[in-house]
Amino acid sequence: MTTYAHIASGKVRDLYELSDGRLLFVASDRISAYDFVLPTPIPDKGRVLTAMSIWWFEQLADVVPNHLLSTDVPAEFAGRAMICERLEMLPVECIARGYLTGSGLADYKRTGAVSGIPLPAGLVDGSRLPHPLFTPSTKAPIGEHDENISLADVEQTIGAAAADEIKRLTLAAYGTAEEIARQRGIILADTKFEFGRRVAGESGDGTIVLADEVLTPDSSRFWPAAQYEPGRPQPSYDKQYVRDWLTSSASGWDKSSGEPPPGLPEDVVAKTREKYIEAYERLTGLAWS
Ligand code: PZK
Repeated sequence: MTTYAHIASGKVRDLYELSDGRLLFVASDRISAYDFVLPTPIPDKGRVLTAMSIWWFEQLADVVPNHLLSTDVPAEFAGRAMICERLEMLPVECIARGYLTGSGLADYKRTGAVSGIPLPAGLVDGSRLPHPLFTPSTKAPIGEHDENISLADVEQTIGAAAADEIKRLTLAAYGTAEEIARQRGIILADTKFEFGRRVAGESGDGTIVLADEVLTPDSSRFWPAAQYEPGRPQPSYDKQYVRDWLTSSASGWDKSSGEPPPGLPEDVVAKTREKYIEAYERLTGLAWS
């Protein structure tokens, strides 16, 4: 039995290095809510999100190069892993927002602007923005929250040319994806991309490449278009059953208690699994396995 050199773990995914230097990006069935990883996995979540990410890389192939090399992964990770090109990662979380919510809404309420970009008065939670915004943030360690930064901060960190390029690629990829998703009944409110560079040496010519997983419900806000109603928090396509149960008296849990959340009942698990599959099938037009 082979083991793999562990490089990094996120809340719900893991990254390994193969003996040939390529990376193995593995999505688990773990789910997070309210900043906790829940003790109950969602069966097939890792496979659904991996298939979705691969599908998006294909949809965006003419917009941005990506790090996916192969889906021929070790059997123990079948369907829920990607073999990827090792890049020199750029230390910026590239967020595109087409709708106002979350930390963008909080900034707007305080200052009338998001990431230094002034916006018209009268926008509410869920408003579609006049145009999508690039709102970069820092990558915080696990347990800490990312912090919004200005484009000038990004320029200071990686140089003006690279900053310009990741902004352009972020908005181009989001614009293409948002339109595809909207035509299929899913509002892609915002999303996070990470980019890296092909480094000088092998075939590395400094090209900026899209990395990580892309345009999944874990890296994006998916809203059901049928229930879209600006002026209130929008229901989450995938996690609404989980959030509703965790915050109901049935769970016995208080999200502000600092206590870890309880395990999920099997009906909440089954309904949540169905939502991930439904999102995959709606977006791609393909039947799930
Ligand atoms: C890389 N992460 C974040 C992902 C984790 C952490 N193609 C690449 N080349 C070099 N480094 C990375 C990638 C990618 N993608 C990504 N950290 C490093 C991450 C998955 C699980 F724990």
